[in-house]
Amino acid sequence: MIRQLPKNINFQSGKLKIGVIGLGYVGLPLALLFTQKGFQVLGIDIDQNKIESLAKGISYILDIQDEYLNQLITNGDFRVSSNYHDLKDFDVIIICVPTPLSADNTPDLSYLQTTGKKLIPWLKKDQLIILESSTYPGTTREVIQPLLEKSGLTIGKDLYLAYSPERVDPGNRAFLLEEIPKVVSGVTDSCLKNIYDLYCQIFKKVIPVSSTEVAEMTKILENSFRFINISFINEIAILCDTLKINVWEVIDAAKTKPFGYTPFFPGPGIGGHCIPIDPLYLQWKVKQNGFDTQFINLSHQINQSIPHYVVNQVQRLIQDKENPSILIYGVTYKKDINDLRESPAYPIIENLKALGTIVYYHDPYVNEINIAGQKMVSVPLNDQLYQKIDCIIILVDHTQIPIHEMMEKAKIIYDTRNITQGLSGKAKVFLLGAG
Ligand code: SAJ
Repeated sequence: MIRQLPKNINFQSGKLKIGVIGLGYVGLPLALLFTQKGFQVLGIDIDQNKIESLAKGISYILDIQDEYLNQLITNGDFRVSSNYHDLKDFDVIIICVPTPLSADNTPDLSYLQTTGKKLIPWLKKDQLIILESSTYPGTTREVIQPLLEKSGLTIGKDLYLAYSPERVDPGNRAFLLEEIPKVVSGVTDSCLKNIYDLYCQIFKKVIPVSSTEVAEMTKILENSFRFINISFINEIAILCDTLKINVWEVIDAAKTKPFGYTPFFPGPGIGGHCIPIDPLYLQWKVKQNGFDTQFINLSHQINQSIPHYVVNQVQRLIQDKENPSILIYGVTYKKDINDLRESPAYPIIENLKALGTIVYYHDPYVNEINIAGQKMVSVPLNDQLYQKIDCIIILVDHTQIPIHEMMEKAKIIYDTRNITQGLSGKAKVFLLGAG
């Protein structure tokens, strides 16, 4: 796709200085990958805890081991700061800040806008600015470009603005970041050329597309695809409960079809900072043009209803108990990570408490959480606890879950992840989606 474009800045040169703003699950791995490839890298974050942790060589991202981080801090050229002034004279600045929802479920671009404003004094001729945050089509051109042009520089002439959607899958160690194909785009051809030249030095496969809108839409399509399909399989799980058919067995059978079917699995609700969020960015954007995204609306409704469904199912199991007490196993939004954002554990615990249930939780990755203003701490799994609780709800299938112990010591288990499949024990097991 890449056309022969004017040669602008030589982004194939050696020691370019790369700034990465936002050192979360997207920015930190990216900053370290650039360092690993021999660039001089400065990581910027407003969170002093992150800065102090990184300065001590301690990783707060489970996918990044301390030794890897330390090796790059000592041998490589990776520094961290919370001061945008340190970005002075940097050649490339990559923005990886959050794009959450506001309270009314509309895009909250405040992190992006604040970052853009803070960057203005440090913009210079022949600099490349790259946005990686997931957002609705049009953000780069309509929001970021005018912001950066307040510097007096013109995009495509003396400042270059590009968009490349992040594709990090937290907890998935099957894919190295540099092996995940990378879509790239530019506000102008010269912007595209510059990000293409730079990213070809970092990623094994770089896919240029014709506009930043196409690249922004690519990311939203990927995540909306997951959102709609996961919501769909959650509805199938609920109807399988009414039919007394085991949806997990159905999925196992369906996925033997070698084409035309992609397996998704039921759960307690779709969490995370992207899948339940990005489709609502698209919904908001197209609503401005009077378009109603029915699939996304319905999927959002279903996703919001699943935690209530789980609570209702469990209530029926403990309805004869005087003062029921429940253990929630796993409060993160998915397995083997420590991220709580949009986790269905929040509404589930809140609903259970509102019904007068005594709720405990255990999560090996999360020592304490704050639910509706109340602090809870992860309780140890011991015989005393097993005797005290009436039911365990498994919300997350962390690899280290002591499932055999639970099967022996728990009275009732409500399993939302099919982790008890094929196991037997004293506990009475009820499986989401299996009647
Ligand atoms: N979930 C299900 N059933 C499924 C798959 C997922 O209930 O079959 C739930 C998970 O438990 C989780 C939520 O959906 O609560 C999101 O799961 P996810 O696997 O999509 O995980 P994320 O949001 O951390 O990462 C995704 C990336 N994951 C995959 O592609 C497998 C990818 O879509 C994006 O790179 C990333 O979001 C992002 O940052 O956009």
